[in-house]
Amino acid sequence: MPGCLECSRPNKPSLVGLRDFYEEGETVTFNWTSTTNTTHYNLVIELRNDDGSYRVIYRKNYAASGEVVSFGEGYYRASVQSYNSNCWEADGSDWVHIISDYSYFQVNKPVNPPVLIPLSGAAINSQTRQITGLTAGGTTATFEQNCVTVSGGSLEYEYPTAKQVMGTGTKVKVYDVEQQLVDTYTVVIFGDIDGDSWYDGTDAYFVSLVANGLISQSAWTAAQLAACDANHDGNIDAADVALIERAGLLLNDIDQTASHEELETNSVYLEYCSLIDQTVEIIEPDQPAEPAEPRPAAQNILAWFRNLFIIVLNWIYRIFNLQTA
Ligand SMILES: [Ca+2]
Ligand SMILES: [Ca+2]
Repeated sequence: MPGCLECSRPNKPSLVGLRDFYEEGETVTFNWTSTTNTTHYNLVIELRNDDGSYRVIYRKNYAASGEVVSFGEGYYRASVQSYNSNCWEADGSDWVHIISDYSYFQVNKPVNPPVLIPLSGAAINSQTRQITGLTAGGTTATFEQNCVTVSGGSLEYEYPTAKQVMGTGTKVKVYDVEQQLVDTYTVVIFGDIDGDSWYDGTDAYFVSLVANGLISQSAWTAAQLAACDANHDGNIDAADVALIERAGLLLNDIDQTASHEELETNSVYLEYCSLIDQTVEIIEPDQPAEPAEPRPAAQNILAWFRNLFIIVLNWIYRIFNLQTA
């Protein structure tokens, strides 16, 4: 009797938890809701043909929820059948059964994660996650045009100063095509401690604080400490301070608002850049620079006043230059 037959028919199952997209070779787990009047389930998976029709590429009778299958690239649809093998359909063609709605999903080739590619002298240290080899006074635009590019992703930046330039401490964040953060690097401009991308008397003062033991190295970031060693000899000392001061005097004659193209033809800028080599590899963090021998307190105080005097002199010089420009 039909009424009796419908009483014995399972209720409709549903596939649950499937995503819309998978990568080729990734395992796909097929779970479904349990149904009444059911003796067993069959799982059927079909691949879409070029003409839009589907063909069965996987079928498992007496399957259990939790079946795991992996696929090649393509468009798929899956369904699950709930069967009651105690009764037959009215026409005797099959046992009483019901089929779920289709669940559709796509399988794609794996996408390679984005990578930074150094160009034009830029270098990426995979251990320290630091980027070096950039020229002083660089902007985000020059960084993306001339220094480093990204493959299969996008970049975002976090700047240490409001100037938004590629100074020491600038974070370069690499995102994949799904906008997931996959890597973060930090820019190091040797000699630039405060992150404005230039090295001058202010930076020399900061380096002197470290060199003279007036501030703990732990107060600085790894990028700032790397930048302190302007002459790349592994020590942060008076030689670095002197080198940065010397460059700072040249900086007074450089228009810091000039374009990168203008700077490249400026002889003072080229001399300024040549003073501190930006292409030397950074010292790894597990091989920290030897801390400078602490000086006697009186000597430290004298050095502090000396550097303060240099900064004041530097600013007076700049103000004078601005007024006479
Ligand atoms: Ca600086
Ligand atoms: Ca040094």
